[in-house]
Amino acid sequence: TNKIGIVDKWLKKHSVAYSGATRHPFIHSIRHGTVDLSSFKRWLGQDYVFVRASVPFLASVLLKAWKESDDSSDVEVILGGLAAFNDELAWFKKEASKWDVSLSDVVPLDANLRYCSFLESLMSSDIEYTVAITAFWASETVYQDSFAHCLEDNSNTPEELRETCERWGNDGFGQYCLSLREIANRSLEKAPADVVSKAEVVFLRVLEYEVEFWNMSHAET
Ligand code: HMH
Repeated sequence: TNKIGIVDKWLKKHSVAYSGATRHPFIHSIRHGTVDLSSFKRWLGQDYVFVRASVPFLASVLLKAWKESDDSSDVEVILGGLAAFNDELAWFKKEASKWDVSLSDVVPLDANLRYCSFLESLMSSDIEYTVAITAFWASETVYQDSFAHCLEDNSNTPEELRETCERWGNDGFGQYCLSLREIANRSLEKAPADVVSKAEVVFLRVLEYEVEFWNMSHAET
C-alpha cells in the first residue's frame, strides 16, 4: 500500500487539471471568506440533485465489485460509501432548510445534467469495474481535497460554512478516499493496458465535470 500506484502517477502527470478542480475560484472564495451566499446556495441545491443521481451509479459500482473484484473488502468500502450518501442526503435537507433553499424546486443546470449523464453512461455493464471505481475515487477525492483546503489553519472560512467543509474535509472522509485510492490502484495494476488508458481518460473527464460543476455556482440562471 506504500508503493506508488497508477493514480498517484496520474495526479502528478495531470497536476494542473487536478488543481483546476480542487482549487477552483468558488473554493478559494469559501476559504477566503468572500463567498457570495447566493452562489453557495446554488451549489447546495445543485449538489443535492447530483448526490441523488450518484446513488444508482455507486450501486452499479457495488454490483461490479461483487462480480469482478477479487477482494471482498471492496464491497464493504463501497457499501460504506452508499451509507455516506444516505447521511449526506439527510444533511442536505437540514442544510437547505438552514439557508432557505427549497430542494424540491431545484432545476438541474446543464453542467449538472451533463455530469449525471456521464455517470449514467458509466453504469453500463460494458464499463469495467476498474474504470468505474477510478471515476468514483476521482469525484470523491476532488471534494475531499477541495473542502479540506477550506479547513487549513490559514484559511478564513466563515463559521456558517465550516460544517459543509467538514462534511467532505474531515479526516474520516480522507481515510475513505485513501481506501478508494488503494482499490483503484490495485484494480488498475491488474488491468490490461487498454482498460488503464480508458480509466485515465475517465479520470480526466471527471476533473473537467467537477470544474464545470463549480462553475455553476456563479451561473446567471
Ligand atoms: C459534484 N462531486 C460533486 N458532488 C459531490 N457531492 C461529490 C463529488 C462528492 O460526493
